[in-house]
Amino acid sequence: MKEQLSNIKANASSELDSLNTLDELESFRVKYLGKKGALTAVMKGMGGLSAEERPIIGQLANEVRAFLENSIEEKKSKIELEAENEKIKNETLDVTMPGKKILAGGKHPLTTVLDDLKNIFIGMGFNIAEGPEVELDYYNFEALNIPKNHPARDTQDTFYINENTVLRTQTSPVQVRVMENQKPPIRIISAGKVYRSDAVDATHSPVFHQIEGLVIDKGITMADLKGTLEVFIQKLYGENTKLRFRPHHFPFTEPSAEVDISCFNCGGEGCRICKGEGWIEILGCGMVHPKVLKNCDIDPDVYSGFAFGIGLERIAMFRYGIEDLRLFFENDTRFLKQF
Ligand code: 2NM
Repeated sequence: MKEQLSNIKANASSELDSLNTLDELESFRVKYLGKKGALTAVMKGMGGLSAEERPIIGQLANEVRAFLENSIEEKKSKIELEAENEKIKNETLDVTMPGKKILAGGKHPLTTVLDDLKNIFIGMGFNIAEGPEVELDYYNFEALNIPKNHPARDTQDTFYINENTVLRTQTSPVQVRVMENQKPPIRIISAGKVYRSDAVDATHSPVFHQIEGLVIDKGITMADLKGTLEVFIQKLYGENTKLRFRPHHFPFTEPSAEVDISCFNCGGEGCRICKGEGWIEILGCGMVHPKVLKNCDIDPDVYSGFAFGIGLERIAMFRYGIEDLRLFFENDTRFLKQF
């Protein structure tokens, strides 16, 4: 039996070295330590031993069992470690490789300017009104005292959807809708895209942006208009900015004016920006025409009001020194990422 045990140990030792997988190791375990295994068979035969031999063989058998169990554990760890190393080798991660750059978006310059203007007017107590870009002829023209034969309605300027429907050429129709639905006092601004059938060049685009203001109440005068615009302009361009009103004509206001501001670049001395004038045209305005009020069921003998309109692109071009309006609409990231 001694010999059987030392044979088991010797055979197991040499077999162990050739084992490469956990499956092979398990077969090995069953072969020696399983119910029908070699060591188990020897143990079963111990019943026939004499009382002197039994403890000696028993101890030896236990030593062989311990050897086998330890060897199996060691081999198991070794196989698992090798498998792990192999896996890591195949999964190599090059930590020196450059990462994926995440591009952060930014506000479009027109949005920045629009937000600034809105915030100034909100601070002065105006509410923001919205309306459709596809507008009825009535709201875009008729209600604003622009009759059928008026040059502003020329198909060269207006995109017609059909006989009664246009792409709005200004945001004033939004204000007509508010005046129809809301009794004075009214203090609103409307802002957004407007459309005119212009050929594209550095200063023209068939789509551009306007912000328009409207105030209607009892006793509103041109002095309120001038005071409101002065506060607005000085918040936008600084307290030293001066305003100049030049007589003008709009069908929807009477009297009407265009407003120049003292040049924010040279302060009025004359420079490249103001083309030597010292003044820069910035907006149009006027007292709302009595016919427009009547069209909206507001009695012009009781109420009066003023309105003004500002082109956003011009303001943004001055602010950022942009010389070509097309850049706003091309969405070239080389342009956009500068803001
Ligand atoms: C401008 C200039 C002058 C204007 C008029 C109205 C309305 F609806 F009240 F009649 N809204 N906006 C107006 C007046 C717009 O833009 C250059």
